[in-house]
Amino acid sequence: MSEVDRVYSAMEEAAGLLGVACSAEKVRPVLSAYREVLADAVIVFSMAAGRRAVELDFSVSVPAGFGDPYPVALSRGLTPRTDHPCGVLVSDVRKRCPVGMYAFDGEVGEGFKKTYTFFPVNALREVPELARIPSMPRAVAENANLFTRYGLREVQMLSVDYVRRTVNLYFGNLPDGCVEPEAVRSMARDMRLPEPSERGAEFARRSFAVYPTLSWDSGEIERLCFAVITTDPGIVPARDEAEAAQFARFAENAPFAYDGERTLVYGLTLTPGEEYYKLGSYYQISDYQRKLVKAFDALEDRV
Ligand code: GPP
Ligand code: MG
Repeated sequence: MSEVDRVYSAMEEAAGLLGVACSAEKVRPVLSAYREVLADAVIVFSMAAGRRAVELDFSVSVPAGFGDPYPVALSRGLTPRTDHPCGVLVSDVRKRCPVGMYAFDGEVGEGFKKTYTFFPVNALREVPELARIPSMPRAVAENANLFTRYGLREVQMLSVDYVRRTVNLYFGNLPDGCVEPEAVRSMARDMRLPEPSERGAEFARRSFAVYPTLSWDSGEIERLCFAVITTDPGIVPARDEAEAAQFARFAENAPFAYDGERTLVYGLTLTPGEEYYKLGSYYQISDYQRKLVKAFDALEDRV
């Protein structure tokens, strides 16, 4: 079986748990474009249960030596060429900042949609530097002080969504107190997002990363996500029973290709219209995630 077949069939299995259809026509060309990295990649299957229908995304890491995955997507026609600044952002970042790794991301029914640019773990970037990059959305500069005030200082990676034309800044190494309920409520208010529910705020306390979504269209923060990494399939933070059952099914059955327990990343997303949860399950993993999960599961035992 080829690597493309192997990953595609795991994806179909994950999609089947959610009753979502994979489009071979859209997804296989994406996997083929990067087939040489699949064997050793970190691969995540992520479901989201917002107001819209349930979706399943796949994320695949790409070593820095392979290069930026976006030009590959362009040359293979996986994404249309564009004059929009989203098309040059990663190349602008790359000229100014060291890159430790990339990743690409797609939706099982639609194909290619995003890339991630990871900074080396010993060379994370701060917002003021990123804000000066010419093609960066102005919203980054406009919110720089706000981020800093709430302890969102060290950017571990950024993502560019070429379909929605948005950028996420993934903040890590969160200082003490940063994700305590009062801080999170105040952060949401200042970002003009609704405050999280009681259980949302409780969930957010365990976050290892916080990431806002910004666009080129306005200074507003479109959404804010709190991510919790764990091997515990029981922390299903759903809004009702049907949703809880769906999360549990995914958390307990998503395919994974490594020893030990399945690594999971739960997310709480705040948007102007709703609060919703998502769940990523690692199909393939690296030592880095193993360490993170150990550190955060140990932390949880102490709370
Ligand atoms: C989640 O972003 C981030 C990942 C799944 C990256 C991990 C990838 C690796 C290969 C390690 P998101 O999907 O929650 O953001 P959004 O919904 O805003 O696109
Ligand atoms: Mg996603």
